[in-house]
Amino acid sequence: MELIIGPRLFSTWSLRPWLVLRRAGADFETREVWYRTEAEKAELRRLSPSGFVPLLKVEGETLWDTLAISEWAAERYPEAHLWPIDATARALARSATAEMHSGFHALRELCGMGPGHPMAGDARAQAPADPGLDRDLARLVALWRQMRARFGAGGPWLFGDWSIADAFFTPVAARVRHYQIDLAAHGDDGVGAAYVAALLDQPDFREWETAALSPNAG
Ligand SMILES: N[C@@H](CCC(=O)N[C@@H](CS)C(=O)NCC(=O)O)C(=O)O
Repeated sequence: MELIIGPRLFSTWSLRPWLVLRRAGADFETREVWYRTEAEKAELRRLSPSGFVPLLKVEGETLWDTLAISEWAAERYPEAHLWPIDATARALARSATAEMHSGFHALRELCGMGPGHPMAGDARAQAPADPGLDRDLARLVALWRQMRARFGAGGPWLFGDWSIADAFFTPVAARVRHYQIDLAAHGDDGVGAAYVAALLDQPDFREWETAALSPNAG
């Protein structure tokens, strides 16, 4: 099984299924591809039906899209409980994950990760002042506070035990750090900041960062 990812330094989408497969205990290889030059872009189009990464090559098929790969992993590794066991928590974890997958456009666009804005390392930037970004951050903080209050008692993650939702919010934690976002200014009482710290402190995320910063990366 091979997960084809974009540059570890920037590819927030690639990080998500990589974390999920790690938590699943899957035996997989990781191949990092870049898409700067025409030759690299042509190679990506050859590899990818959608023209995007991440991709999972498994059992003779190529799966694409972070959420589809994550759902595949949840079915393939049921013992890893990648979604919460409780049915209500599971439905809400799927809702939060889907909202991240398809929403938070201002956060994504105005606090992007790309050349000059790496997910890893000490580089820091300033978030721009923008009402759409403020709305996204207030929504994020409210969502995190609600889910942590209702389901977080059993552990540091959004639904207590680690779930796919945490994989989807890990790149958001990297954005909060890189853009030095003060969550308290968006309604946080400390719960959101603690959640961000837990996400950034995941050993798997730290391993990803180390690989992203290694001289051989890319
Ligand atoms: N909805 C897709 C988004 C994937 C995506 O945007 N991938 C970016 C890398 S983070 C990409 O492949 N970019 C290639 C390009 O822009 O040429 C998913 O969830 O997998």
